[in-house]
Amino acid sequence: MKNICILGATGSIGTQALDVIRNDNELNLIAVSANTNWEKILLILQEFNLEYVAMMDQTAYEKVAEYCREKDLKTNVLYGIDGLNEIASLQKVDIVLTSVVGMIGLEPTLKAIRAKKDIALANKETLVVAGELIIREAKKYNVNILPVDSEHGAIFQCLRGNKGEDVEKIILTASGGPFRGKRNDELRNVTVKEALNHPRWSMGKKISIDSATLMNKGLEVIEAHFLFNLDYNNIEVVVHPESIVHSMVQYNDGSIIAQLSVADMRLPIQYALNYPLRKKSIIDKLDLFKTSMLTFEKPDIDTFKPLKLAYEAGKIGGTMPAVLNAANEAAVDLFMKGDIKFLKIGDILEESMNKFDISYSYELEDIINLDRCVKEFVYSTYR
Ligand code: MN3
Repeated sequence: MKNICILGATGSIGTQALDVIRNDNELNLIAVSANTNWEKILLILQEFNLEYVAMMDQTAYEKVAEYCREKDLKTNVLYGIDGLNEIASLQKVDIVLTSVVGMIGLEPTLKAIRAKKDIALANKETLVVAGELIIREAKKYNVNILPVDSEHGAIFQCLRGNKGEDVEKIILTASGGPFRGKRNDELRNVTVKEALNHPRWSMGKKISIDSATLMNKGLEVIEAHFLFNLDYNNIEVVVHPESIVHSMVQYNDGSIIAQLSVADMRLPIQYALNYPLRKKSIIDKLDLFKTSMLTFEKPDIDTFKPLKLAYEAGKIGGTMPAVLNAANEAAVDLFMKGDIKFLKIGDILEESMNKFDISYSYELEDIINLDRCVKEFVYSTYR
C-alpha cells in the first residue's frame, strides 16, 4: 500500500490521477490540495477518505472547512502555501504527486524532498526554474523524481535496463500543437479559442497555450536536461503529429528504443505512482492496425520562437530558465485575457531574457524574488 498526496487535485492531471487511484486498491489517497475549486474538493471528500485537504484560496478554504464541520468529518483542512507545505511532508505520505500549475509548486516540492518523499513530478516548472536545486536535494535526501510528463515518462521507461553512458541522445516527440505547419503571417491574429484547441491531448489551459507556441516542448527540453543529466546537444525535438510515440532514446550502437501507447495521461501517472511496478491499466490499448502511419518532422523554430529561446535559456543556465518561465507565465496569462496577440508571447520571452541579469548561485528565495520581478516587468509593460 502506498499513501499518496496530490498537490493540485482538481486540475487535469489531478483528476486523471484520481481515476488511476480509484482503480488501484494499493494506492491510498490521504491528502490533496487545490487552489479555488472547492466544489470539486467536496466531491473528492465524498469519495475518498482524506486525512488532509489544503486550499490556496481563502474563500475556498472556508467552504471546505465548513463542509467538514457540518458533516462531522475528521479531515484536517489547511490554508495557503503553509498548508501545501504541510501536506507535502506528512509522515504518513510515501509519494507526492505535484500537479499544480506553474511556479507555486516549487516550495512544497522542495519540502516534500527534504521530508524524503518520492516525487511524481507533473509540474515541469519546478525543474525548469530550479532544476539544479531540486536534483541536488533529491540526491542528498535519496528520493526518486518520477516523471509524469508523458515524454519524460516514456524516456524513463526507455532508459530502464540500460546504462546512462551508452545513451547518445534522447528524442522528445512533440505533437506540433494546433498551429503546426502555420507561418508567422497566419498566426498573427489567431484567437485564444484556436490556441486552446489541441489536436491530441486534453489538458489544462496554460499547458495548451504552451503547446500552441511550442514553449511546452521548450520547458520539456529543460526538464529533460535536469531529469536525465544530459547536455542540451543530446536532446532533440521531433514533431510527431500522431502522438503515439511518446519519446525515444538513441543509444551509441544506433538502436532507438521508443515507448508507444494511446495518448492517455493516466498511463504515465500510473507508472510513476507504482514505480518500479508495471501494473495492468484501464486505458485503451494501442491498435497497430488502426495506426497506419507514424510521421516525423523537424520543428519550425523560426516560427515557434519559444522553443529556440528555451534551448538558449537552458544552455545559458543559472537563473535564465527561471526568467524564461516567469515571462512565459505572465505572457500566457496576458494572451488569455486578450491583452496581447499570440506572437507577442515569443517577443516577451526574448525581451525578458535580454533584460534580466543571470546568477549562477541561488537558493529558493532568490528564485521566488526573480520570478516576481520578471512577472512585474511583463505585466507593467504589456497590460
Ligand atoms: Mn508533455
